[in-house]
Amino acid sequence: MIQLSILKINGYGPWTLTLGSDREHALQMLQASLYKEIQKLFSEKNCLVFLNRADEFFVVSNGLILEDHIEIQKNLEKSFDVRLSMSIGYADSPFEANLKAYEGKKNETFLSKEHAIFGFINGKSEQKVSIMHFDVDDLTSRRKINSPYEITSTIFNLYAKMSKFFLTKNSLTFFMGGDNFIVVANDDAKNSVNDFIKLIEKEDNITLNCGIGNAKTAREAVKLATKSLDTIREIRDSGKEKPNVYELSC
Ligand SMILES: Nc1nc2c(ncn2[C@@H]2O[C@H](COP(=O)(O)OP(=O)(O)OP(=O)(O)O)[C@@H](O)[C@H]2O)c(=O)[nH]1
Ligand SMILES: [Mg+2]
Repeated sequence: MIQLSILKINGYGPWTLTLGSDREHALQMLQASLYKEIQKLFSEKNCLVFLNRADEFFVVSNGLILEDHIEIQKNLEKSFDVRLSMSIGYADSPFEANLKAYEGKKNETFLSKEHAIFGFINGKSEQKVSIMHFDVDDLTSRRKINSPYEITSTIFNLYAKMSKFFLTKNSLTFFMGGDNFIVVANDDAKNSVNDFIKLIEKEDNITLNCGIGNAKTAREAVKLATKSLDTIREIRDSGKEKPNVYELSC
């Protein structure tokens, strides 16, 4: 069971217009500081926040109850002029959890009207998070042949393919920077990792490594996924044949 909390700035579009045309730099600074604070507050509670198009945030919030969300909401209200809504959903797959959160907001199913929190909360029961951390093998070599912007284009093309592929497995893909992607996964996604790696190898001549982590909280699962990825690198760098996928659980 995965729990997702989706944070969205209230009335952001109309509010941005009040800043006039010379606003882009200010919006970028606001979005970056919001992300920093939201990541800080949720990671302290063993969650992980994913940027969704920079003005929306997805949190894998397994283990958090309504009171945790209210506490974070109060903190954010103290620090920022803008207000955020929180929509919470849980389900067997990450995509369905996103649908539940969406449904909660759309139907105005309030968990706390005062703090603009909508949806359905699972809290501490039945926690299981699976995270897949993908990374391009030896991007450094490509940088010797391709310019920075060409590399970016390649990485974004890969992001589009990954998002589309894993959505068919009811899983959600996020770009983490550099050549790193995290898929908030379920068993279906984990079982199809090798197919995806083969597809990208064939179509784009890119080798991907994938570390998988399974745990009760998002932060622990990401830690294990990254540790798995580093294990693949260690095996490779020791001169042995590397696996494409490595998995750790706790
Ligand atoms: N988000 C995130 N970014 C990382 C991480 N490690 C590296 N990066 C970024 O990814 C870029 C590429 O680094 P690497 O993936 O280590 O370089 P590489 O040549 O592909 O080396 P290998 O992945 O070991 O084959 C770095 O410049 C960082 O921007 C990580 O754990 N998380
Ligand atoms: Mg890499």
